[in-house]
Amino acid sequence: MGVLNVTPDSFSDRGSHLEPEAAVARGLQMAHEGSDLIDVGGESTRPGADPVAVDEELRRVLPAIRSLSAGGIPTSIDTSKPEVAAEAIRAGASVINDVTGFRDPSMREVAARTGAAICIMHMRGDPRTMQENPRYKDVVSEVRSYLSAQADACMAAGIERANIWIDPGIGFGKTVRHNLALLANLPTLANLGYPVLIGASRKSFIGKLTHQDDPGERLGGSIAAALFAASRGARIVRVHDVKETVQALKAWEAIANGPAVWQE
Ligand code: HH2
Repeated sequence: MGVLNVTPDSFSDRGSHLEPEAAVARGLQMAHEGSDLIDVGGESTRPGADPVAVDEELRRVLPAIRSLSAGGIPTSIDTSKPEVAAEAIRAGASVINDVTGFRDPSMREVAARTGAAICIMHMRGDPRTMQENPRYKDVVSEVRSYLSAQADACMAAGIERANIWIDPGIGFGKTVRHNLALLANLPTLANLGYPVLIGASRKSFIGKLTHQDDPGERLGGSIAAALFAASRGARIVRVHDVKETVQALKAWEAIANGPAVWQE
């Protein structure tokens, strides 16, 4: 999954794809580089980000979704607003990626009605406050229970089990230690039976592990996190640097499979 932030304030790319032409070009480029799905977002979820009105969010995301979908490129809509999700699906998106975990019944209703696939993400609190001293008794079991309960609520609303993905929400109301615990225990989440998505790319915990303040300089750490996540059962990795991550995944997979599987 390639990240396409059509926002002026995302933490890692600060507005470089705000114009529709630039957003579409970046989406096409990521598809060409091997991304199976382009995640289009019009509202930053970084800690302390300003909220965006429905009209403005739609104005940002719809041109890219329409244009990429028309070119046969699968897209997901990264939003927590049911109105935005509904319009994005109408414009051609096939997945709703909601960082608020489908807590809003209207969001569940949109997904059930449209038959879209969904990604349920765990977040502690909301983006404004989530990093203020996050605490858990047992982060892995609390996140697992939350994701399981939200998936049940989604199925009760009419969403098919086969359309549900889950995501522990790396960096959303979590300390470095919480993120490390979740990554180390991915098989515990994967055994709920839903595909697991991990978004660690360029995030501040990678900066903290490697003493790198500039998100654009966290490629090595981001690739390490993507490979580790894949090796522990993540089925989808949400990344900014598609070309480099795809190459790393291909090489890792071939090496992990060993010589018996390799075709000269
Ligand atoms: N992370 C971000 C946004 N959406 N969705 C899922 N499912 N999982 C994630 O980990 C995730 C997400 C934050 O990253 P980014 O989009 O690069 O930044 P911003 O929210 O500032 O636009």
